[in-house]
Formats: sequence, C-alpha cells, structure tokens
Amino acid sequence: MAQEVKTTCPYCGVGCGVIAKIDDDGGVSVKGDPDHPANYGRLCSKGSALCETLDLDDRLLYPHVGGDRVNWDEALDLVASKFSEAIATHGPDSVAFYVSGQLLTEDYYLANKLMKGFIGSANIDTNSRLCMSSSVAGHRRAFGSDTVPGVYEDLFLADLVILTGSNLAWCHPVIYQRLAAAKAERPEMKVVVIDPRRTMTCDIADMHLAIKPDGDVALFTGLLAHLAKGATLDKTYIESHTHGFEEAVRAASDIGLATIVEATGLSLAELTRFYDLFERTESVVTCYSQGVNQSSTGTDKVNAIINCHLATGRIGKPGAGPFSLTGQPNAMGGREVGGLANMLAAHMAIESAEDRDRVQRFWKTPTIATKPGLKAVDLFQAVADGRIKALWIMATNPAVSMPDAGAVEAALKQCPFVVVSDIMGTTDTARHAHVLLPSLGWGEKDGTVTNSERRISRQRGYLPAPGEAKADWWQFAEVGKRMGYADAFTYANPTEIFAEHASLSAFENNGSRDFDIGAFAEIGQPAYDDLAPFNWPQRSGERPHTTRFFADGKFFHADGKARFVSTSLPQTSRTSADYPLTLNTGRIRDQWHTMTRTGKSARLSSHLAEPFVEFHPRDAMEARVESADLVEVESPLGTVILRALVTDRQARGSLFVPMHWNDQFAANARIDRLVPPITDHFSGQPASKNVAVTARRFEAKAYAFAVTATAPQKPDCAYWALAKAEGGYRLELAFDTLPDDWISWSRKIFGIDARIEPLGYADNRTGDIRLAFFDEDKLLAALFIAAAPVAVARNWAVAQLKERHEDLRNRFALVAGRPGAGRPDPGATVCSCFNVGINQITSAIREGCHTVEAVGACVSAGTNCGSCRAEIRTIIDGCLKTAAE
Ligand SMILES: Nc1nc2c(c(=O)[nH]1)N[C@H]1C(S)=C(S)[C@@H](COP(=O)(O)OP(=O)(O)OC[C@H]3O[C@@H](n4cnc5c(=O)[nH]c(N)nc54)[C@H](O)[C@@H]3O)O[C@H]1N2
Ligand SMILES: Nc1nc2c(c(=O)[nH]1)N[C@H]1C(S)=C(S)[C@@H](COP(=O)(O)OP(=O)(O)OC[C@H]3O[C@@H](n4cnc5c(=O)[nH]c(N)nc54)[C@H](O)[C@@H]3O)O[C@H]1N2
Ligand code: SF4
Ligand SMILES: [Mo]
Repeated sequence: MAQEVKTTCPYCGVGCGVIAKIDDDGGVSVKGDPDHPANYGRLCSKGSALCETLDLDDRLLYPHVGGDRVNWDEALDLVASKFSEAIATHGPDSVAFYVSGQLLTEDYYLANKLMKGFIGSANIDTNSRLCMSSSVAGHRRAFGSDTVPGVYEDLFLADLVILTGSNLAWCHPVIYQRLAAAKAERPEMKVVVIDPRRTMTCDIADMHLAIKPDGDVALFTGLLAHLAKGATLDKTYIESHTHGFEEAVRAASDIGLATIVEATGLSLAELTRFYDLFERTESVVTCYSQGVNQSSTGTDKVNAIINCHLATGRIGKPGAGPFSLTGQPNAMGGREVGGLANMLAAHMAIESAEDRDRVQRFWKTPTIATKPGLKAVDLFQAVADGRIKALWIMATNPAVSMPDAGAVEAALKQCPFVVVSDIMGTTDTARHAHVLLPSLGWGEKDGTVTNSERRISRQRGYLPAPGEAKADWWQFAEVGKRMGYADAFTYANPTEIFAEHASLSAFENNGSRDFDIGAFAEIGQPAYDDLAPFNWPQRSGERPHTTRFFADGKFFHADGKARFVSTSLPQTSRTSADYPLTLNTGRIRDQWHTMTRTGKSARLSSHLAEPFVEFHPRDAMEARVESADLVEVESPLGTVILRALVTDRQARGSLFVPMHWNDQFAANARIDRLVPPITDHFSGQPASKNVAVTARRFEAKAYAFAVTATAPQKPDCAYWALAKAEGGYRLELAFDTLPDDWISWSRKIFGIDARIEPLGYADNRTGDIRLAFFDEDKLLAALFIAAAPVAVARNWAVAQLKERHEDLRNRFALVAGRPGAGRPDPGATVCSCFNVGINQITSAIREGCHTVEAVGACVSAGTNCGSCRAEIRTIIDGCLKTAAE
C-alpha cells in the first residue's frame, strides 16, 4: 500500500504543505497538501520538483576528518576537544557557530543553547543576517519586539497591496498565485510593485514604480509627510499608542518633494498617484523583502514603511499592515529561538539582565552570554584576523553567499579548525572544512519550521537515513555532551526539544512577550507526530486560532507604546567614473540559492541554464555588448564572467545578476566575490543590491556548447557553465586559449574511452568544428565549437542524449547541429513542469491562442504549478505587439 506523509516544503518562507507519497516500489512523488493553510494544495515549480533533488549523487554520507572517512565518535570527540581547547586557552569568544534559516527549530534551539547558554559566548550568527535582520531590527525599534503583525489572508483581503523590494512571482510563487487569484476575483484590488526592475511580479501590477536603487527611505518618508497633511491620520491611535510622531513628521516634511523626486528617480506624477492611492485606501498591506532588507539603509526602510502604517492605524487589522516576507523556510523559527548574535532565546533580549537571568535559570546553566556576539560580516572578519580559532558552519554556504566571498574563503582557509555540517560534500564551503559532518536532509529529518505568517508546521521524515547521516540537532547535542554538558544536552528526539522550546516561550511570560507557544510545553510524541499547522502565539490552554498583533495598540516596549522612527535621507549612490553601473543581485524562479539541491533537477535547470547579467539596451550598446555575448563584470573586489541578457525590463544604469551560480556550476560566476561587505548600521545586514561595477565584453577565441551523458570534469577554460539536463548535462564554454587538440580535450573532459572514434566535421570557412562520440546507438557527448556564440538549438541537442542513433544520417544531422525534418526545436524552456519551450508557445500563439489559458489548453504550459504564467503572458504580449507593428 502506498503511504502518504504530510510535511512542509524545504524552500521558501511561504511554507507550503506537501504530501509525499511513497509507492510500494520505494518511488516518491509529491503534491500540494490541500488542507495546509499556506497553499491549499498549490506548489510552485521548485516544490513540484522536490523528488528530482533527492538522489544521493554528491551527498555527504559519512563523517570525514582531513578528507578521510572516520566514525562518528572520532569526529565528534575531535570537534568537542578542539572547541573546548580553544575556549580554555583563548576564552569563549574564540569560537563561533554560523548557522542557517534552513535548520529546523529544534536544531536551531540547541545550537543557540549550546553557544549562548553553555559555552557562554553569543558568537552564533546565521545566514538570516543576510536575509531578515533589517526587518528584525526595524520591528524591534518600532514595536519593541520582532513581531510580524499580520497573516497571509491580509494580502487577499486588502484593497491595495504594495510589494516593495519583492519579486513575489518568483520568490514566493504560491502567495503570488493566491494574490493573482484574489485580484481576479476582486478587480477593484490594486497592486503596486516598487522595484528598479520590471520583474514578472509586475504582471499583476496596476502601477510599477521603477525606483532608483535604495530610494525607498525617501519614498516612504515622503509618504509620511503627505499623509500628515491629509485627513487619513488616525489621531486617536497615534496619541494613545505611539511616541515620536511629531519628530518623524517634522523630519519628513523638512525634506521636500523635489528631493524625493531626485532620490527615488520617480516623477512627481508617479509619486502623487502613489501617495493618493495609499491615502485613500483604508485596507492596505505593504509587503517587503530583500529589496528593502539587503541595504545599508535597510532598517530605516523598514521603519519608514511601518511609520506610514502606524500613522494611519492600518496595522494588525484584517487586510491592513506592514508585512515582512521571510525568505527561508525557517527564518522565523530561527528568530524565535534567538539564533541571531544579538538576540536571546524565545524573543528575549540579550541586552536585558532580567531576560538573561530568566533564560539562565530556565536552562539551569552556570553561565550565559552577557553581550551580543559577532554579526556575520564581523564574524568572518574575526575568522580572517585569527580571533576565531574554531568555527562550525551548518546548513549554509558562506563561500558563495557572503559578501566579499573571496575574503570569506581566504578566512576559512587559514582558520585553525572549521567544521561543516551539510547534506552535500562538494560545496564551495565544504572544501575548506577540517571536519565534514553528514546531515539528514529534507524527507529524512524531523522537526518544525515557521513560515512568514508565524505558522508552525511539521517537517516529517519519510525516507531512510542515507549512509551514516545524522540530524543536525543530534550533532549539537553530542558535541554538547562531550564538552561536559550531558545533563543539558540529553534528548531522545526532537519532540523533547520542541517541548522545552515551547516551555521557555511561556516561562514567566504572562503576556510580556509576543512569542508564546506554551500550549505545547507538555507535548508528547503522539501529539507531535500529529501536530497540525498553527499560527503563533498559542498560549497555555489556548486552542489554535489566527492572531494579528497591534490593532489593539498594545506594543512590547516597556511603556506598551510603538515608536515612530525619524529617518534622514541617506547617500545611496555608490557609482563612480571607474565603476559607473549599479549591480543588483537576487533570485531566479527555478533555482534555490547556491543550487546544491535545485541544481540536481534537469527541469529546474532548463529555465535559465547559465549565469547571466541582465542589461538595459542602452547600457548594453555603450558597453558594445549584445545578447548572448559573454561579459566581464568587475568591482574593486574582483571580476566574474557571465552571459549577457539584454532586456528593457532592466533600468538604465543598472545590471542584474542572480546570486545562485558557484564554482560547482560555473568557472567564475560567484557574484558575491564582487559585493563589498558594506552593512546596515543597525542590523549588520549586507547591502547585496547596490554595488558599483563596470562591465565589458569578454573577447573569447572560441565558444562552444556541449551535451554529455555523464558528469564532465571541470574544464580548464575562461568560461564554462554546467547544467543538469534530461539524460545528462549541458555545458556552455568559451576559451581564451585554445586547446592543442579538440579531440583529446573532449576525451579528457567527457571521459571518453580511447577506443571510441569521434564523428567530426570542420567548416574551414566559418571555423566551426563539431565532434560527437557514440557508443553503439547512444550519444555519449557532442561538442559544437564556433568563433562566435554557438547557434545550436540547446533543447534539441539535449534531447539527442535520449534518442537512439541507429541511422547514420541522423548522426550527421546531429554533428551538423541541425534538427532533422519534423523535429522542431522547442526552444528555451518556459514551463518547467511540462518542459514546454518558447518556440512551442510562440507557435501556439501564432495559431490563435492569445490568452494564457488558451496556450495552456494547447500545449499544457502554465497549467500545473503556474509559476510561468506571467512569463507566458509576456510572450503573448510580445508576439501580439510584433504582429501589430
Ligand atoms: N526561486 C527562489 N525563491 C526564493 C529563494 C531562491 O533562492 N529562489 N530564496 C528565498 C529567500 S531566502 C529569500 S530571502 C527570498 C527573497 O525574495 P525577494 O526579496 O523577492 O527576492 P530578490 O530577488 O532577492 O529581491 C527582490 C527584488 O528587490 C529588488 N530591488 C533591488 N534593489 C532595490 C531597492 O533599492 N528598492 C526596492 N524597492 N527593490 C529593490 C530587486 O530588483 C528584486 O527584484 O526569496 C525566497 N524564495
Ligand atoms: N549577492 C547576494 N548574496 C546573497 C543574497 C542576495 O540576494 N544577493 N541573499 C542572501 C540571502 S537572503 C540568503 S538566505 C543567503 C542564502 O545563502 P546560503 O545559506 O549560503 O545558501 P544555500 O544554498 O541555501 O545553503 C544551504 C546549505 O545547506 C545545505 N543543506 C540543505 N539541507 C540541509 C540540512 O538539512 N542540514 C544541513 N546541515 N545542511 C543542509 C545545502 O546543501 C547548502 O550547502 O544568501 C545571501 N546572499
Ligand atoms: S512557494 Fe514553492 S518554494 Fe515556496 S514553500 Fe511553496 S512550493 Fe515551496
Ligand atoms: Mo534569504
């Protein structure tokens, strides 16, 4: 009998419920959980492809020390003794943990307990520093606590939804689809997108404000000044429940509209339209994500937004409030356990002696950290200058994702002792580990996560542990025991940890802290096994219910009132004569961060298969760059080589590069090598979206494209980008020095046996060279070389890996790089669920399908997860526009 297990998606902060079905033969499939309140059955492309990422290729299966396999005892003893030694010799602040919003709450709770409660240092920081910390700091300044006031339903109830610095369509796709559906039902609902780029999210926007990089503080400060002049202020709310309104309005009014126009790059007409719309719409939700947080003024951006909601009393009401969209599946859970270096457990403050005393008594520990620890950027700086003697990195890949990633790598290289716990053994960070610990991954591990709307859901394991992989919480517990804290670190399972965490949240709380899940303080195994998703708080004795905060005006500052924060206008432009362009970095639809999981899926890798840099047409022209050229992008910290994509979605003067590619998938595309470690003063969050760079065409001697049935060796050339494909891999290449002999080069890179003779073709006129290697009727590898970017239909070439090539004529057609008659090239993949290419979509449009639904009915594209619907609509618009011209 097939078995079904309810669990939660391990990717974004939407936190969709997933049902994993395990067939009798062990095969696994997933579908959306129709009962989960985050998604009601929907999944996006990444969630739908989860099963394609569960194979054990490159999985880390055993503990390793110095590259050699060891048993767990040996590895754990070594970790405990190295940490203890460093602490004994150099003090508790000489060690550090760098963890992740992708840990489960139970893992995270133990990491924090071990470092802050027993080692006695607060040197535990997390990749949430790069992600949510400006929101945390903004919330704490305004509310006195790190509270997200609203729930998802508010977005669908609102009459105005503002999305600022959020590419919801690609980064929170299921919320985007639910929003699009709500808007279709209530066309009077307005959506405003504030983003320097015209992203796919703009597909549902009534207004797109293409703001200048970091113009947000000015935009929302201007809005406050505008609101102060009108009749929509909620004077009773301001007077009874807040402080600092007058100062904030005075500061805002001093600025003047001309300055706002200059700082935002928006016209007076655009500003007025937006301000009027906000003013006259009672029910407004402002969602924000990394375009707000990842900035040197991120915290001020958050407060500038919250100010406008406080001034109008539009907070914590159905359909109204500021809404920070969390990125990672457990960004919120991490905040609940106090995983950031400047927080304490259960939303308590490390600066507060009373809170420290309370946590210390609860943990029954002789010591507790007395001051905030090092924040991510400072932490790696301390590693670099030798202050950190032992570092444990878990569930994050800082060699790729930290700013100045080159310096981070150098720091890791010279750190005396680095432990990495990961599911993969081959990441750019793992290669610098002295000790590698194999962790259980999604589908194998058990615990809880909290999504953007404070909803706690279970992740449930349903697959056997591969090799000797162990849960992350277990690793911390074992090291804790070995460091002499057996009493505090003996747990039989995650249930006991969750119960302790719940109990701490309620400990001496009495309504003084927002985070309280005391209802679960006594939870036992059966209840934990059955735990249904619930929205916190759920205090002792309460039943599950939906909670919004602050409509009642009760805040968590000592006097119970909220604070308006006066913001001044920052200097935001970083460009100079040498570095005249602004580099903006972020995400694409089908990849997750450093690609260690999504990079395994051929479907997900087919949407955008190469690291790229997106240009405005004028900037491209000035840099003499055309689409499909290779481009060197340079900042004072380094240079990368990427494929050019020229589109009018990009604003003039600004480039966009995805954050995902790394040394496992490309020669030189780790974009964080270019990002300087500039941080927000309050939160310590790096400014990953406003980097001064210059760009120029990369002149290659030869370009090539290859498909190969097995994983190739890393090529030794100026540019390469590897992507998983159906039946093998595809590889883009460019050379600044040519190999002596293409055949030997191919044999080495593709691992082709000397007995197999290539089928070859060379065109002396164009310089094109083609080589293909067959084993009987199976294609092993094909290489297409040209003097210019290779014009071979990629998806067609990939499809040849799965074809039988009995017919010699077909083999020649393949070498010629031409689809045979009756086998049209589907073109670049748009719909990854059904593998539908752009050429198939355009021919459906030509045949009269002029709506997304009609295209779906004809070629199935966009009919499953819906993530590509915005893109299909853009293609339709483009085709119809071209036809009309
Ligand atoms: N497909 C996919 N989805 C993901 C992830 C992923 O890796 N892949 N990661 C998850 C995680 S951890 C996170 S944090 C979220 C992030 O989700 P988002 O924040 O939505 O994603 P980003 O692409 O980082 O950035 C959002 C937008 O901010 C814009 N922006 C840049 N500068 C500014 C500015 O100064 N002002 C404004 N208003 N906008 C600006 C960018 O152009 C970009 O379109 O996504 C989550 N979801
Ligand atoms: N330039 C630029 N840089 C950025 C950003 C940006 O927008 N621009 N965004 C920033 C943001 S918001 C974020 S959240 C970070 C994300 O950056 P990272 O956290 O570095 O990226 P991931 O690829 O998610 O890394 C997760 C690691 O954990 C491993 N892993 C997966 N599951 C498990 C598990 O169960 N246990 C353990 N132990 N390991 C596991 C994966 O294999 C992978 O190596 O990047 C930040 N960096
Ligand atoms: S929107 Fe997609 S990635 Fe995010 S939780 Fe849902 S299925 Fe997973
Ligand atoms: Mo994130």
